[in-house]
Amino acid sequence: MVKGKFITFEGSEGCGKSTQSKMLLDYLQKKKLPAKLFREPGGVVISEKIRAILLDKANTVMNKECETLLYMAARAQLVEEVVIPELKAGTILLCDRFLDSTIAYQGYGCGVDIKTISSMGNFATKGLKPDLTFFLDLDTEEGLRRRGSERDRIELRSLEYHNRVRSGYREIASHDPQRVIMIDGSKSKEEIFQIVKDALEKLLKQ
Ligand code: T5A
Repeated sequence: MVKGKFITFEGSEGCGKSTQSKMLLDYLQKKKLPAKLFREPGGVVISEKIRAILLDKANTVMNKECETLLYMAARAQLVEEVVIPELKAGTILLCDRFLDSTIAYQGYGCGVDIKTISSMGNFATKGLKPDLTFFLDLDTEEGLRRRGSERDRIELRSLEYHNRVRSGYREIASHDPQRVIMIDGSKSKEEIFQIVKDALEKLLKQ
């Protein structure tokens, strides 16, 4: 029986999701609500080790199948080790990226079959889906500019690649409007946070 709430933040590079997820964590903790924040890939020891392999610029030969499986492996460990136990304990669990990232980056971005990703995703997450997802939609050039000159293996990919990722997210949002709230990432941090807070309060009342 799942008692907590599972909320994810998604979007292309530098869209502002880490900023918003930290603001929401802070807001919930100030309200004395049981909230925790994790990131993907990562969040637990094994998944952080997988993250280091995935983002290492030296791993130029990694193919898209290996990349997809590694993101899924990191996710499977995070779900088993923290997501399910925390939700059972009643935590409001925030996650900076989740399965939508693999659909957008490896599916729409790299061309991996989306049905295959969904079915692997179902296996890795034991069928768990977020209650609410915030997708911050931002022009990809602006996002990469915000990230600065230090880039990891994925960020170093072409602008065309990042544009496919952004379009992928828009597709995901259009197919699942009940779960995914698309927010204009060019708004100020405060304006975006107001939208996030309003949606969260609505979810908590359900
Ligand atoms: N990946 C991940 C996959 O390919 N497949 C997967 O399945 C998964 C899970 C993860 C990489 O892995 C890929 C995606 C990524 O390439 P990461 O280091 O965790 O790597 O990178 P990101 O998740 O992209 O996180 P970033 O930190 O790069 O971007 P964020 O979180 O979107 O942006 P944030 O909040 O850090 O903000 C960036 C800058 O913009 C400013 C902030 O202050 C900061 O300086 N900012 C704003 N500026 C103006 N207006 C606003 N509204 C702003 N909001 C934030």
